Amino acid sequence: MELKQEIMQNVIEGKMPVVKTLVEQARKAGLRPEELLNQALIPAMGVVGERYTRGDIYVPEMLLAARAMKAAIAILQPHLVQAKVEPVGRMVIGTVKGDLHDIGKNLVSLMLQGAGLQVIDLGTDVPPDRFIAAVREHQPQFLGMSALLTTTMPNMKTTIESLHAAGIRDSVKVMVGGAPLTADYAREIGADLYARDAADAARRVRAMLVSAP
Ligand code: B1M
Repeated sequence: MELKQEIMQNVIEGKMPVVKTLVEQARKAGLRPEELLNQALIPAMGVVGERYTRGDIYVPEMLLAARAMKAAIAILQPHLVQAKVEPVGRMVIGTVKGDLHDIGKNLVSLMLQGAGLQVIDLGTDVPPDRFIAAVREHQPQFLGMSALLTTTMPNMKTTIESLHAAGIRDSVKVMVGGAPLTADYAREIGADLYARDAADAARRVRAMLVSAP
């Protein structure tokens, strides 16, 4: 079996030690991190999601697959982030209240660091008041919110409303993303930016920094 396919299969099956070995092997064989992400790791999560929807697997299997995925990303991390000495901007990021999914948010965070941003990651299940406290403390140009559940997407709107109520809405550009989101939804809730994936997030943030006066 081809190495990428083998990695994908083992992530799906949640075999973390095998995945780690294979990813190291793939790197030594010269496969690029982006190639491994886009052609093996992210598609694996897609298959896991489909199997979960069909009822073929349950939450424990999803957790094992997520653990294997995270271990693979940890190996790729230094190759995805080329640290720049002087950050070109700052983003506070987190997964919204009620939502524990962080793989996508962590990838966005890595890509933004690769694009030269300083990222303050608040983790998962972040309520509006924690986002607000972090914006006040770190004064970032960007606030990023991730949501993977249709039931937690509305918490992005609640957070934006809280930013308004706190009088700091205009101090940050709000970027939102996550599998169930659309550009229309982002507009509806009053976000400034929507990105469909991590590379898109980095592109849009860079573009906005370049066009800023
Ligand atoms: Co969850 N889960 N899960 N899960 N899970 C989904 C999201 C689901 C679609 C599976 C399914 O039913 N097919 C479904 C949601 C249904 C819905 O709401 N429509 C679901 C469910 C139902 C649940 C539970 C409710 C299950 C249960 O307990 N009964 C539960 C909820 C827990 C909670 O959050 N409160 C749950 C739990 C979990 C685990 C903990 C087991 C695990 C998460 C582990 C972790 O993240 N540490 C998990 C997983 C792994 C998944 C799937 C399989 C994979 C998610 C993932 O990591 N994708 C997922 C199915 C799927 O997505 N196909 C599923 C890979 C990742 C790289 O992509 O996160 O989309 P993604 O991120 C992308 C883009 O969306 C974008 O860029 C990223 C990188 O390219 N992006 C941004 C993300 N955030 C962004 C922010 C930005 C910009 C772009 O700007 C700031």
